[in-house]
Amino acid sequence: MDDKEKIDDINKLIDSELINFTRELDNVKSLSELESIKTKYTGKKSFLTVTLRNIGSLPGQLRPIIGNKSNAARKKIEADILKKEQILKGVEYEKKLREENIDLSLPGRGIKAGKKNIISSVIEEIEEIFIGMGFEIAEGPEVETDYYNFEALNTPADHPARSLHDTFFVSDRVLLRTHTSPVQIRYMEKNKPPIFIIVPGKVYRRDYDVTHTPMFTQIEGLVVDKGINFGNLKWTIETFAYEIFGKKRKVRFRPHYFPFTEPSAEVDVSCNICGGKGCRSCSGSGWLEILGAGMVDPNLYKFVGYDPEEVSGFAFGMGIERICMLKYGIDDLRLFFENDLRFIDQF
Ligand code: 2NM
Repeated sequence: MDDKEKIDDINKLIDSELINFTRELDNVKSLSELESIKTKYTGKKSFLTVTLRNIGSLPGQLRPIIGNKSNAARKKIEADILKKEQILKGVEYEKKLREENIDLSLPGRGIKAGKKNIISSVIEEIEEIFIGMGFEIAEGPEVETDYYNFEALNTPADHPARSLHDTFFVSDRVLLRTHTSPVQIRYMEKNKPPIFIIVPGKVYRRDYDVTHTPMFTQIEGLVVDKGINFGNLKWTIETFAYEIFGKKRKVRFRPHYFPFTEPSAEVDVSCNICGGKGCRSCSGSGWLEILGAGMVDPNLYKFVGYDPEEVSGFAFGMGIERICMLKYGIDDLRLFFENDLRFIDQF
């Protein structure tokens, strides 16, 4: 075989390789099929790779001719594969989109802005009312000692009122506060009258049913000064009740018992659902309880070094979840703790 024949021979092989490649490429329908075509025509064992690898064994004058032809064929194959790959990727992307059912023309799902919890808003509203009357805000620890939570509040270990609070104990003498009153004791220890404070915060009791949660929020208040009397208590509480529930509501005081106040009272506002006639919400009484209050038992002053002959005071306490329920007509306590945006967004 002379050179010319040899060239013709190899050229024919390269041409038929290209024809086969083009035909097979046309039938390729997926990226994985394309991958095997790529290996077959450009891989280590492919005709073109083998030809180029063995080019050194050809007579010198044939090498550039065969080399150029092989390289050109290889370049065309690689370019065609790349083009096909881009087409297939587009096809597969669209197929994926169809399968995942993504409608790119749909509007986006906006991110909701955060919102203040209704309990926090009502705490702030109550704080504003009392700040307007000259009160200051005090806070203290949620983990307390037996002394501050009970002893100093006229509730010794054998006192029947202790069983009223089912307490979460951390250890023998350490517990989760059952009310915010220990903060008032701590405040009196550090400050001299006149004292006008309100104390908002979380409190804990071992109670869990439709109307009780193991954690709830309280605001308590304390006033101590020379000559403070029940009339001052009555005015303060009435003013608060009219501010938060509106001037149309009636307010009444009922005698009650607390270990730390004497005399003590529970305070009701008239039911706004039945207008005081009696309905399911007020259990037929026409009244809704909003807080407890009383004149600070003089006994307490000896725990904080005040002279009961010189000063007197009143205190009160209320549950914020309850105030919220009455103010907004919410009938299920659990809604406060579920963080359901449909609930939160209403306020
Ligand atoms: C209430 C009802 C009545 C109260 C008493 C005191 C303290 F520490 F001054 F003695 N703080 N809070 C009190 C009084 C709380 O809650 C229903």
